[in-house]
Amino acid sequence: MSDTILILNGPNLNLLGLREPHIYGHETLADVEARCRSLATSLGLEIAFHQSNAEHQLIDWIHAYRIDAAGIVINPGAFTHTSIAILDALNACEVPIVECHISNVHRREDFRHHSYVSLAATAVMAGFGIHGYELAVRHIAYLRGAR
Ligand code: CA2
Repeated sequence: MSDTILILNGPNLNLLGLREPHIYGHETLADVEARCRSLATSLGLEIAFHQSNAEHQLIDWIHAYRIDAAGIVINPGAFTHTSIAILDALNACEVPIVECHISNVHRREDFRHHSYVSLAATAVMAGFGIHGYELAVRHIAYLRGAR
């Protein structure tokens, strides 16, 4: 079983900490990566951390890790609400998938209430801020112990 957790971030999340701090906070995606890497190391795991604004790139990363990973943490950004292609890629995975949203999407616009990705997710998180990523890493470590 692989020791690596794939952590994926979708469109516009490269702007984390730089714009809209009232919704997404002040920490950057580099801060999120550092937090997750430090936590994973303490749990005896590794992370592969990526962001892309391109749907096909996210799908290619999912394919690369769909069998050989401890799990996948994905914040698909706005693709959450639109992408059947990402759903199909996740449905082809044999590892646990945690869908992670920084904001509480259910308190926001109606179009953010539906997630295609949730149909493939093992677990779904929303509204924990960037702390949600660390909780997701911990959950995958927990599931790994049970596998
Ligand atoms: O709450 C989340 O994590 C979201 O996945 C973020 C997406 C949004 O479309 C989803 O509905 C909920 C947007 C990511 C954009 O990230 C930005 C961060 C800072 C500044 C601008 C955009």
